[in-house]
Amino acid sequence: MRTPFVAANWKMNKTLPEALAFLQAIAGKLPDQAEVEALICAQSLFLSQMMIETKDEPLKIGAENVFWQNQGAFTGETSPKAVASLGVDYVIIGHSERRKYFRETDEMVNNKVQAVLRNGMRPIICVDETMGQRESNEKVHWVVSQVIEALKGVALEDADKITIAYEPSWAIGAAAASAKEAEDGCYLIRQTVADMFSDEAADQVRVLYGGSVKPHNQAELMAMPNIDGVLVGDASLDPDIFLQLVNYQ
Ligand code: G2H
Repeated sequence: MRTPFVAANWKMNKTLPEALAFLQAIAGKLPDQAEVEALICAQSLFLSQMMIETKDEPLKIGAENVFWQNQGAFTGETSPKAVASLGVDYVIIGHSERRKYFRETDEMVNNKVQAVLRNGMRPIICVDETMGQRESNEKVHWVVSQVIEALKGVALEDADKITIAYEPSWAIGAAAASAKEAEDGCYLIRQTVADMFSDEAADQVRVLYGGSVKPHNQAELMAMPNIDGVLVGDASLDPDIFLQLVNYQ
């Protein structure tokens, strides 16, 4: 059984005082981790303080990106080894905004996935799909190839550390995908993992849907057999809405 997963992606929002005020507002109100795993991914410069503030809460803290080298002359980059040293569990890799604005390629995504695993953390790999691809015959090829490229060289025994998020960019800042469309994308991702690794591995990998998730559409999405959770941007910025999302059951 895969534990339902509600992951916030704060993106480049909030100052440190705002982040800490949010954590105070949700303290003591989160569900048991065995019921729902709750995660907040935030800007790297807050992670250390957020880890300290939430050490007694059933809440995981994650990064939104890391570089693929542990150290060296890479001015301005964030070391995965340094992030792991804070006790951080998860790192979002290959979000569509990084692919679009920072020209991240599948190869870079793969390097980052391997660096995250090497440092004992768990990647949340984002798979994009544009409106053009949605409306063309390329859709399946596009989704499948991003999964294959991202997981190249990943060992079978690391399959249970992998989360993949189907995040069609046509559904970000717009209407969310329907539950059926989201399920189709997530099913395709799980099948690709089964083809690459094994049915058992595909059973362990968690697949999330992301793109305009709100409390009103979350339950229908999470009821789908291949959707294990949601990756939520805008709606996760408000503590009351975040609490609704993690306490959806
Ligand atoms: C997609 C998503 C979170 P939002 O980017 O990764 O954001 O919920 O605002 O569409």
